[in-house]
Amino acid sequence: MDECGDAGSTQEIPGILHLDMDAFFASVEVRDDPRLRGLPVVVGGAGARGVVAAASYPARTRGIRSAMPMASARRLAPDLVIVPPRIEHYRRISARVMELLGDVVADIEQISVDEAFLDVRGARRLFGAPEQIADLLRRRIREELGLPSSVGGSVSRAVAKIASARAKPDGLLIVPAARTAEFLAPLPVSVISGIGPKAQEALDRIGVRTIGQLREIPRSALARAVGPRAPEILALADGSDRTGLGHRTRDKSLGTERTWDEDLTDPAEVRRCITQMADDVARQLRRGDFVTRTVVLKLRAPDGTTITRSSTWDQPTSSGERLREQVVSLWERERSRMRRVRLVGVRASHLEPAAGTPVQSELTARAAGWQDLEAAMDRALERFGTHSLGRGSTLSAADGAQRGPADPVPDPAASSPGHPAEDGPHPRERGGR
Ligand code: DCP
Ligand code: MG
Repeated sequence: MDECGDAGSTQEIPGILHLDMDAFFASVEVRDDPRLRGLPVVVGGAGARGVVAAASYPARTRGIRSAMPMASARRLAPDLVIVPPRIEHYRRISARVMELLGDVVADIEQISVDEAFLDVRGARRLFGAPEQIADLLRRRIREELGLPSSVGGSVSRAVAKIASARAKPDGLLIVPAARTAEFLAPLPVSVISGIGPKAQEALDRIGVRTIGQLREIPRSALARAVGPRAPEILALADGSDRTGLGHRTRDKSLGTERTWDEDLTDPAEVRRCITQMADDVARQLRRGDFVTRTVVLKLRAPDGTTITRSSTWDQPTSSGERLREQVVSLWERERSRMRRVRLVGVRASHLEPAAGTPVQSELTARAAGWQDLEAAMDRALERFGTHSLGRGSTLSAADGAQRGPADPVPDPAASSPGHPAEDGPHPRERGGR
């Protein structure tokens, strides 16, 4: 393994992995016809206007790349092997790859046909450190599907993606938190997604070619070169970006609401309902690795009158207890004005990524205890479903219609790393070596 430095030198685990299949379409064709191994193989249209979709690594050593006109590829490699694409076949294999990843890691965000981000921080106890998990995933893809893949790992998704590209082909590169700046410094600014050709030119004009140089220039100069995305680009450039999986920074709020066919008239019932919703929202925050500063309570009367009331903290949180306390006190202030309720909603806004948030200064032992308990409840709920578990005061609510957590998450404990591949209808997908 290509290891970049000492992973033990910092507290933060480089647990965001980016896995990308190598020369995906071309590798599938080589696997299915081993005579093609070692040859310059491309997948794409062979006609006069054909374009290269995928190029094997031997083809790349000749300068052939994706999106290149086939005529140019032919000129670069007269012995080029051109294979017409079989998109459905690749799609099925892609689904198998994602399934295989899902057997080991619960938190996955597929971002294209052949790549995914994985948050393995939660899989550590079962499967080990990020590099061991990455090894396991690559080995299983190799053994069960006969295909090469590469993995990059970091504390940041942007850096993980850059690392996987540097690890190719058939490699692994984990960048420990403490080595992030050093890893990024010599790389060209173009590796940062968000720096397009125009921004690259503008930076080039002021003598900035590497990420290290980009970090040195004044913010005003960076803003002139790249526009309003400067802060975001700076965060990517210094590895401090902590966007969680499946969420973009644009998703600034999340919440849940419910309308009843019959009005709620019992204040105790409204209160039970909003505490459950606050728990649900807190769970969604923790699952997305977010914290919030603001909780919003929405109430609608039968005549359509709607009120929203919010409460903001100095320190962000994802604690269900804190959300509950706040929404209940908002409700207590409004209940005399809303004797009949048709709709209730609870929403968390001003979300921030949880990792990197300073530990709350007023965090008491009691609050810390609650957070541990809530994390344990999250895990149980993921395994057994929304209604299996609740705090004493919500168990009494026979509210089967309350929405549960967004999506069921596969449970890594439900499968073991050594389980045999199922016999599918496509035996050729089972590995050609
Ligand atoms: N693809 C395509 N047209 C492109 C780029 C890609 O049809 N312009 C298809 C073919 C690729 C697949 O998508 O095999 C995955 O794209 P990648 O960018 O991941 O490229 P590869 O997997 O081919 O190579 P690499 O090893 O660089 O990931
Ligand atoms: Mg790929």
